Amino acid sequence: MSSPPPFIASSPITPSTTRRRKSAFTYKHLSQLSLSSTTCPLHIIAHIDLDAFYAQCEMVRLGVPTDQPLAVQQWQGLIAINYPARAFGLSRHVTVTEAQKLCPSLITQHVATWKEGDEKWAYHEDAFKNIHTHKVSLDPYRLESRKILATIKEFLPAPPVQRVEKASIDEVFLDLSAQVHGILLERYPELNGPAPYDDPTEPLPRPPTTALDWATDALVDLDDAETEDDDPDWDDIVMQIASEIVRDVRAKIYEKLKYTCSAGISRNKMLAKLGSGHKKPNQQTVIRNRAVQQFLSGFKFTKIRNLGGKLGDEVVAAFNTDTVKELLEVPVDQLKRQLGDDTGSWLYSIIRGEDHSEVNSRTQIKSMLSAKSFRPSINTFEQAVRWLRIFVADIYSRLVEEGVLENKRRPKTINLHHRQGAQTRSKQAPIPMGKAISEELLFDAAKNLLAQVVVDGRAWPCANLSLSVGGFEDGITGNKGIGGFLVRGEEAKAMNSTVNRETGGDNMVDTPPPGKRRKVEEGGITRFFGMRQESTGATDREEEGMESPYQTDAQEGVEQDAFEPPPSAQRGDMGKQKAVSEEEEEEEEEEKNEEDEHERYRDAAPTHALQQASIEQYFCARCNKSLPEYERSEHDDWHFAKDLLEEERQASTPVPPRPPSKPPAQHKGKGRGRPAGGTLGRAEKGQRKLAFG
Ligand code: TTP
Ligand code: CA
Ligand code: CA
Repeated sequence: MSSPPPFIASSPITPSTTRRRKSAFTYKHLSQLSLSSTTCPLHIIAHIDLDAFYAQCEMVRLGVPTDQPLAVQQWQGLIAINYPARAFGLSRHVTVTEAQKLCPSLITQHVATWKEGDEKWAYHEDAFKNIHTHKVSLDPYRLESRKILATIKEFLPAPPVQRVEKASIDEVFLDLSAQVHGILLERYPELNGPAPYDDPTEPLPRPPTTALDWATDALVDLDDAETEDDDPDWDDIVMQIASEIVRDVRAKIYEKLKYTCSAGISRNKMLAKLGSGHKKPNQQTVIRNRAVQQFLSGFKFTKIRNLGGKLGDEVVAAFNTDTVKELLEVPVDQLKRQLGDDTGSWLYSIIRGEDHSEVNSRTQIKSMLSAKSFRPSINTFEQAVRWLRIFVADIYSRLVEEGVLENKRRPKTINLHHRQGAQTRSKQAPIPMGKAISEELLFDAAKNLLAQVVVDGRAWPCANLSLSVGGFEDGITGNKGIGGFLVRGEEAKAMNSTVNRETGGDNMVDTPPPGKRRKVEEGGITRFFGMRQESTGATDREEEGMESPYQTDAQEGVEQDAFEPPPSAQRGDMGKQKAVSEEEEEEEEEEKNEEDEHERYRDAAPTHALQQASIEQYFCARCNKSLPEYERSEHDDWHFAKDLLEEERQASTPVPPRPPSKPPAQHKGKGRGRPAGGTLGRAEKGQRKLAFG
């Protein structure tokens, strides 16, 4: 440790030792500290958050001077603004034009994008004009994020002393308990024990009565009942040592990579996180135990994690306040009564600075998502497939970084979400376990899922497509070859079918009974796409599209940790807890995030045409029936897809062909149309790999 010693020996603050109380901490607490126990009152956590992260990434990449105002642009909006630019009053809410007026020297750097059909993202000069044909890539920032994480890990002692949790693209939590424990024993040999009478509940000797050197740290003011004249106890010393470590970590990140960050240091994750945002940029804030109440009561509770969203709103509505100070006056019974037992007691503790969640260094990515909203909507297979190609490339490059090539981690399922009007459909399929994951394999699977959406009917116009992979598992490495993967219970089940999910409006609808569902042979439809040429026909561009890479990353970054309130609270359900898997949780979250966008699309959906009196009809000879003209191309696509599926089925099974089932008929109700009757053959295990263009 290069920092100065913890005490300035020349500045004692207590004139006499006669009035000294015993330490509030015991030998047991000390040994709990070495185990990073979250219930240890000496437990010590740091949260590090990069300053204006994407903006710093661009500054480093472009080599611009540190005082140069710079903002990161995404289409016509700004998503990150560096501190020199913030001095001009710029924020995420101003438009590019406004920003340039406020700060003429501003550099606006557009994020990297994938251009429709390209194999790799790039920084395109005219990207902002091409929202309809480009998709944002966050790869450059992920890459930097990784370097920063590696630097932190390199600097800290090896696990298990090291405990680092990546909390988002630009944040980490560090549990410094074990490391600080080691330093404490070195610096204060009197702590080495044994405990008097061998009783671990005996208090520790008092620390020396010298002023602590907090260097450049921002210290949060103490609670009303406390004074700076009080002697420090071991918790203060623990914080001070942790603060040294964090200062050194931050210095290392700057030295190696030239990024500045801010940090919070306190007894738990919740407080550490609030601390890192307290003083920015390039500063660190220590919230001592004696300052917690003071610190927290100045906050709106909606700033506390998990209280920022719907739950926070509900609490505001229930108690008619958004301040911690006022909420502190509400007795626990009343909180429980109005919010349910779990949420009530969670809330009661959290506003008192109690949080026993762990820093989880094993927290891993649970899913990866790549998505695009279309404005205007897209109308053909070819267009959709071109986007799938990009999604797959995007996801695959992230998988490679996650160690999929070395088979360290691998996703088990692939999901396609498709939105048409107010209806969202999801198709899921297992990723075959016996094969190495390749871009081709994922692309085939994605096309297959899209084909299933199309076969269900009413696929176009499509307003949003997203592809995700999930169910990550640690791969089996070592002497077991990749073919040695066993198919276990859930996977085995998944192997035999693909899963449908459908939402209309706001309601998540359970999978309908089997008779109503169609199953498509995996690999079958891929030939269909493989055979068709990708056209370059662009549709009319009317409106601005939008996408939120931030949300995308949140999903990838697994913003999940133990200090979250119980599921009922997280979901804002107020006790009406619903059992959902983590993946569903995330997917629902994703949908929530897009809700406002969802609303906007609802009106544009052609389902309204159904309500009009006269709809132009055409006659389909194959079905021997009249259908609305506006469904014609979709209907033709459907026959095409169906025929190919059938052809594939015949080619791959010895059983005689069945007549194709009926294509989409007229739809009853809003956005609910699905073709009537008929199921396809059962899914095959694994997936055939076919050439594609
Ligand atoms: P933040 O950490 O919230 O913000 P920041 O790093 O830009 O600035 P600060 O110094 O205040 O921490 O987000 C990290 C990155 O995530 C940010 O640089 C850009 C991206 N981001 C978005 O794209 N959209 C958003 O709405 C937010 C909040 C962040
Ligand atoms: Ca940040
Ligand atoms: Ca952040």
